[in-house]
Amino acid sequence: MFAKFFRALVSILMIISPTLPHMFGLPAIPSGQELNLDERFVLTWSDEFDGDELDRSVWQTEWWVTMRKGGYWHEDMVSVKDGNLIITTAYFDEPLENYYEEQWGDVIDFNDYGPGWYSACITTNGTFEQTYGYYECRCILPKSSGMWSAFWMMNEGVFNVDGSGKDGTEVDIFESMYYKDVKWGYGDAVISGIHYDGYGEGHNGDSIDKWYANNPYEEFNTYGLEWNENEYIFYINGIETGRLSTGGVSQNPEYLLLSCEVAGENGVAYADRHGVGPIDMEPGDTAEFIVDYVRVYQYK
Ligand SMILES: [Ca+2]
Ligand SMILES: [Ca+2]
Repeated sequence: MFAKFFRALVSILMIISPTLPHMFGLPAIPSGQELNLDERFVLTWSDEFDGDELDRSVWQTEWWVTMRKGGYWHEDMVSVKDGNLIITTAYFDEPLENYYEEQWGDVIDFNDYGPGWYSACITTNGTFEQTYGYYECRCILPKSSGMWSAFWMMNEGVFNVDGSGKDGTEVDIFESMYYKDVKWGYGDAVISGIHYDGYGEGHNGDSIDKWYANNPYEEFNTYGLEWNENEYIFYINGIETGRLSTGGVSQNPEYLLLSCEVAGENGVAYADRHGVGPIDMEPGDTAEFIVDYVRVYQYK
């Protein structure tokens, strides 16, 4: 009954104004400016994932070998085939091997792996970063509630608490966490947002709320960020969703990340404080985050 009512409400609100549903906390259809990519930008870097393995000269996994919320990140969960990067999420009864304990165990405080949900994060930290421009990922989202995929950016300055995001900001170009959330009509929506001044008491951030993609768990969509010294502009399929400049826009180069996370804590999956989860897959099930490309552009 509620589901029917809210779906009807969203439909009516969208006819009146595409962004009006946000007044009620509901997702909206992207309706802002068109990107005009070729007119305004020139390609500076890309990975089309055309080979048969991850390009290790660009993407790192070893600094993100760790327990991560309700699961673990491990590079074995990353593969490249048929022109796509695939980050798989799956359950293992036996912990996967930590390839880096011996090499860097004295330097990095590795969490021990346990039985549980394994996924991965890959990053260009130390190999590629850029200031300003346009950043786009074309992908199909992993089909499970209780977890989320993301295309995001970071800079070490994110941890510097100075009341500003200008020294570095985590920019979440998209995060998917609403699969199967049909009750409120969130199912095909993603969110975008920013975080700065660390992740403790000084933490600050903002979000542009939820926006619909086109059947994103079955079909490719593009998720993009335009970034200049004045604002962040987010896009889905080349149509603007929203803008942020809260706290001051990052003026420093940022590196890229692609990741999947399982809601929970200390490697145990359960519903997190945002109400995401618990993961609804059973051991033996898998979910795939499929990425056709990552492309980076600069203003002409
Ligand atoms: Ca700061
Ligand atoms: Ca590709």
